[in-house]
Amino acid sequence: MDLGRRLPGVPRSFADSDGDGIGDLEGIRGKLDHLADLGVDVVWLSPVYRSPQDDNGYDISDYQDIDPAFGTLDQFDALLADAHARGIKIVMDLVVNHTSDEHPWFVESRSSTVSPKRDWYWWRDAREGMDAGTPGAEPTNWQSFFSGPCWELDETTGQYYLHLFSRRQPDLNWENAQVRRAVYEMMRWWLDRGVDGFRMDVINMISKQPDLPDGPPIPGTPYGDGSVATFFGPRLHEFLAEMHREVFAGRDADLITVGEMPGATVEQARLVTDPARAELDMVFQFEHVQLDQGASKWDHRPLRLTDLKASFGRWQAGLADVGWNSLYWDNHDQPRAVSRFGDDSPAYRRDSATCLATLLHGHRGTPYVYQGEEIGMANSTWSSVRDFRDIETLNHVAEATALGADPEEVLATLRPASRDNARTPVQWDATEHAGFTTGTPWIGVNPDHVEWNVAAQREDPHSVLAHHRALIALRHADRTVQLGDFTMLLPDHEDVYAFTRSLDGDTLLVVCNVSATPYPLAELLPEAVGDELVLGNRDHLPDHDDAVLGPWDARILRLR
Ligand code: TEU
Repeated sequence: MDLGRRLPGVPRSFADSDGDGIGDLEGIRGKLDHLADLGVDVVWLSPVYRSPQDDNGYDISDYQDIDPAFGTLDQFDALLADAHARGIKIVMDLVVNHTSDEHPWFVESRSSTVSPKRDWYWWRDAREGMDAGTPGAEPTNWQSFFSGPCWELDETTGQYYLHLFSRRQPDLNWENAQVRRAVYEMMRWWLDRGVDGFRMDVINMISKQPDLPDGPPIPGTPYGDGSVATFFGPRLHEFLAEMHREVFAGRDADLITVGEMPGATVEQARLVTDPARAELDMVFQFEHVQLDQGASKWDHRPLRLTDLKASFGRWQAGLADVGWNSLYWDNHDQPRAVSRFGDDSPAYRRDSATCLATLLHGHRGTPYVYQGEEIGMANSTWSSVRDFRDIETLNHVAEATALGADPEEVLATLRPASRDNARTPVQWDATEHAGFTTGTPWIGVNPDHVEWNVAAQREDPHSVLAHHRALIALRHADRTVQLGDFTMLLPDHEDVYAFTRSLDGDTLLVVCNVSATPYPLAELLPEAVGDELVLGNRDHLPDHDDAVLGPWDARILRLR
């Protein structure tokens, strides 16, 4: 496997070329030099297919066309060609656990119980002995990811259909071989067009337990947890192996497959990415981004660094010989890391952003840099619920409000947790809409763009951007960073994160102060003093001291 790749992307928020306030393919094409300058190997493009945009394009109504908001197939081909000319690959988002309710397959499926496509989705009668439409009559007790039940009653036939996400995202029935064939055919069509692979949305949910059992009750809700029946179902490995055979096997190109897998264990990830099993290249798992959550994602609590070490450490050890993981803080579903795990106050924003980046890139796996992360973009300021656009956020507001929650308290829970923190426009410069659009942006630009933007950082050798450039260059150049064995140090330290990477007698030590409290490095890790500094984030500062780990100080050292 070609290592050291990194991938940004939400098209809607990246760059707008035509002034309609929505980012588009031509906008991305115009910024390819920025990606090349950063050293990006691969771009993961969030969905650009035709879609009613109920869930930011994760609700697809035509898998073989581009949504007019983003452009045309010709523009897509031009983007692909220009990216390839710079040595950048493009990976498409593949959303095949569900379609849009406007997809012709679903329109046909819902038309009658005897439709030839009825079985392409999950249709069920009301719970036995209950009238369809009454609360609790849903076929199972499962809660949707986006609030409410996982079942929607369809008046046409009086049956319910399954939707793990929004009611406009009905789940495809992968038990049906025609569904699988149609998906594989569509995937081959994109590969023939030249795309370099797929990031597969919630791919661990395509196989469900066919008897659809109720899940354990979720405290404080009328629902149950359906994940036991819908994650890693009995035929998942069979389906992934079949997909590999039908779509990827025998192609010469160096293709990439990433499986997004909420709830994956190390053992499951190992099976899915064991090259001998020919399923997927790498997993994209969620354990570390749930460590600061309580009962739900809206129950935000501070991260304990020892929990992060335990989690990352277990994944590094579990996939040490077989399997491959993605390394990420930010993506289109996550609040901004510098606000969440770092410190976005003026004093520490640059240092904490570069510290977190160093920590992540030091691990074994494929690092992802999400658009704007490379300049330390932070969570936005949200003054009202009306500022949000994300369906997960808005459905939660509706549900919490209906249950009588105080609107100010609801707003307070959204601020650190909403996915829209990731979806404010990329901050290209200090002008009115951050250089993102000449029109009115579809979602508000973060007011901090006047200071935090690409233009301000491009020539600054100590910027967050420059630090990402250096980290990526190191990942390209250094085999120990790419492949070295991982050993966690100081597992119980509450603030300092340290580990080594070793390969063929060469050892790198990565040490990061994930706090503003200085620590005597000479006492903590004597071996770290006096060694060759490969890359640091504060060594250019006048107060830098070899023997003291300053606030948010991060160093990669080569041990002698
Ligand atoms: O996300 C999968 C997923 O499990 C999310 O619901 C995640 O738990 C949530 O965003 C955390 O806040 C994928 C996509 O990345 C996401 O954008 C889509 O909304 C979702 O699938 C449905 O396609």
